[in-house]
Amino acid sequence: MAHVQSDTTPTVPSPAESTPDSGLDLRNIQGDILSGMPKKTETFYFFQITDAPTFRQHFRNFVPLVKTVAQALKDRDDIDKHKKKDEGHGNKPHVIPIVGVNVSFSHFGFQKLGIDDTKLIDPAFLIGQRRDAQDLGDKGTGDGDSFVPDWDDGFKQDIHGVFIVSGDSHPTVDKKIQDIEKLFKIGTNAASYKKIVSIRGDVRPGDQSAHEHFGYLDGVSNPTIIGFDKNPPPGPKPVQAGVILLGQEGDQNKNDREPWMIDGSFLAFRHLLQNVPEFDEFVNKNRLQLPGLTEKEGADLFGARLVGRWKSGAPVDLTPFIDDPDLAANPLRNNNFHFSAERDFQKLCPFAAHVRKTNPRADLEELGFSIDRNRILRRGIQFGPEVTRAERQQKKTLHRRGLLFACYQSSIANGFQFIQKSWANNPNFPFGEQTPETPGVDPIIGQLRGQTDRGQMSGTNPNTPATPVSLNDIWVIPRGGEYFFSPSIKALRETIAA
Ligand code: N7H
Repeated sequence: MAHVQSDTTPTVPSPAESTPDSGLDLRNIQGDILSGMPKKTETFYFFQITDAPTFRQHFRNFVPLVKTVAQALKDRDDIDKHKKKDEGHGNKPHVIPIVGVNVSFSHFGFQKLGIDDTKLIDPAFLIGQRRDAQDLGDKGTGDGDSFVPDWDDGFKQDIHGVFIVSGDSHPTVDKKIQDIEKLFKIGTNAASYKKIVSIRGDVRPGDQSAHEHFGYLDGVSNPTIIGFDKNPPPGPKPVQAGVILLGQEGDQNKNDREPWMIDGSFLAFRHLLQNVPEFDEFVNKNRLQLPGLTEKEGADLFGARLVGRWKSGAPVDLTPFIDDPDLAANPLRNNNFHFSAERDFQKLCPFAAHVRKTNPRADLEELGFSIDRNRILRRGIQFGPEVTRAERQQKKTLHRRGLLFACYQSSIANGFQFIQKSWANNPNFPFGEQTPETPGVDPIIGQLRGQTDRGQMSGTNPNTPATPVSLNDIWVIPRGGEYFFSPSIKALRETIAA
């Protein structure tokens, strides 16, 4: 959804059923991580701790609010049951009130609390995203230690933690936020944290509900977890739980973790604006003019080649010339592709297409490299209004909209950071030995450090893949972010609360 909109009424069938007898303690893991909290709306509420001892005391009463994986799975069950009941009575399914709360801390938050987090080891987490922004390719001024990213003010301050509150509606979520503020005595002299900024995300309306703002179905491909997802559908092979959770099999630093780190996961958050009218104009201008295609079909094909999937979600590796909504809707087929049919030509899927850059599948696996440790679980949500008529007419963004990108992993250095820096931003990746032309950066999220012009992408035209297209504009603009750690329930209770 944009990156996994775990919508309360999912239009995309969930790819794999989750099993409660996984060997993992699902009551100890925060709910957003493995199952995603069901949501129509979600608020990311960033805070700075002002009084650590008092915060720890207030936190004790907060911990029971935190939703676990076991509870999130039960919410999903309840939603399904209600849906079936409504449909059984011939009614349109109504949304039942559901709310979920999770919490994560940055390195600076742990420092403020006096908690030694060095064994979390992750270098990206330890420096924080603001100091990483220049290397991620974000725009800004200055250089090195004095680099200031061109971000919203809130994200230029030290952020210590984030509450994630998701649910079926604004009133349910807002009420829960008020409850949290009350627990921490916000608005009184006894307040133990200061709110930095809160950002509300909303699933898009109507038939766009599982689509991100450019219009593409999102949340299709997330790694399935051995022991947790039973009956994983055909597609990329399932990964060990330790790819996402610290201290579990597959966590590269499993043996070095301290007990309180077990069952936690790193959260990489990015506040990303999307310039939709400008993106649409680029796609339309560069539409493919192939025999038999209308102008719209030519534009749709060009857009699909930037993303690697059609707006319906159908992968271009399987259906390169024509959209196939049935394939898109079939969870047994819509992720079952590997880019293995062609490593040396870009007839099916351009090398730089977003889904190929961010999960290159056979491009690396057939060369003998494992990409398991580079997999991330995406849990994001859209924010901002639908494109207005004025914006369409002027072909210009007048209102802020985009993606609250969030993803979980047991190493940010191998997960989000690696994907962004080493794959999406690298014009030479994937580097198959027979690759005839330079792929170019990921047209959706790729950025070149210190440069506005993002160079050229090859492969947009399947018949003349060497003909490049200039990416002299950018449509996804980072406005902030931070790296966090989402501890287990046990750690919230025993290590963070006083
Ligand atoms: Fe992406 N988009 O609309 O183009 N993403 N993404 N992403 N993304 C995916 O499989 C999008 C971003 C990944 O396993 C789809 O769910 C947009 C960042 C990964 O096949 C679509 C933005 C990063 C995958 C989009 C954005 C990633 C993926 C296909 C920003 C990490 C799975 C649907 C506004 C650095 C790849 C799907 C796989 C899929 C879009 C951001 C990573 C449609 C608009 C920052 C790993």
